[in-house]
Amino acid sequence: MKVKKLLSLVLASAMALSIGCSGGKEEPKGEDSGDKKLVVGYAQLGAESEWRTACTNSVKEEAAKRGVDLKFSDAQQKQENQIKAIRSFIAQGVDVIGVSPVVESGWETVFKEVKDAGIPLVLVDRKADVPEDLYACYLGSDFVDEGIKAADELAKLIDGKGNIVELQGTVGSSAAVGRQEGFLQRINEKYPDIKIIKSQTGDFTRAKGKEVMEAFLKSDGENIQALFAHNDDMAIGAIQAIEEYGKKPGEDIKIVSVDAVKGAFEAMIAGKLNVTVECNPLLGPQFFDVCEDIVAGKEVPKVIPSEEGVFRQDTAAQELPNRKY
Ligand code: GYE
Repeated sequence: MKVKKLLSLVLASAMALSIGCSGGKEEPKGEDSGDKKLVVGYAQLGAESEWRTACTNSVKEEAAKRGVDLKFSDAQQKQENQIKAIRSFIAQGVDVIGVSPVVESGWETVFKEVKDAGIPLVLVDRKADVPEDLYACYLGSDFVDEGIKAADELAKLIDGKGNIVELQGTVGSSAAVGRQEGFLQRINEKYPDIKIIKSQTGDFTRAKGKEVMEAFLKSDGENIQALFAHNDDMAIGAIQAIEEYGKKPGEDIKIVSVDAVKGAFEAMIAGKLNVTVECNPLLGPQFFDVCEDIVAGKEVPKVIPSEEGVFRQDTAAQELPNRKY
């Protein structure tokens, strides 16, 4: 009996093996067969802003809605934590990996490991400076364009002349690099009477935005006409600093920021923020659409843009109830 069982087992596995070899693509692979759950690893970069929270919630909610088995990791703004998370997704054999790279550089080694493991990789929100064959697609915003829009809005607010200070996002992140590039390029090309007198990072957080704005005010307080903040959270921190310094944010110092989170609309309604350029964090639905397409073997575009607008004080009250983040 025992021998018979063993023999049939050996036979069965030999058959499976031969099917595996000759059948090539026809061999039923886990993810294609039946209604096996899609398993996705997502290496989020942190929880530094309102924008980030909205992005994380969007991914988690959409995964739950679609019945995706989501392995989620929060790297607390540290690249080494993201790399660890990616390696653990490889070890777990997930179907797709999504990453929001905290900075642009330093990804090649780990992305090659992902490729060697045969796992498709999607860049979500921020870009990475790697050869294109190391990822399936980038889903997110055009940061350079956001910087250009911000420059035009700021120039309008100060009639094309005056001194500006800039609060940059995380150093080396594609969001900060792109916004600064677009902003600078536009100011240099179109607004010769605008000067950027100070520019420093506030790491995309309220606390740092406030701290750095305090330093700007201390050295140049009477000399600043406008502020460009790479995100709303830093602008909101800076608003506090300006008030504590004894000036009126939105009036004495005009402010343009990026994201269009609810806090920005509240600040605009209070007259303390002038303009916010939208950067859409609700990437969950588009992200899982792409994951499903990739697993189904469909071609996906290399860049998938998210739709965005610009919001000003005059329509803030009317828009606030429609905002989802
Ligand atoms: O603007 C900022 C966040 O990468 C687009 O990161 C994102 C940026 C967003 O911390 O608020």
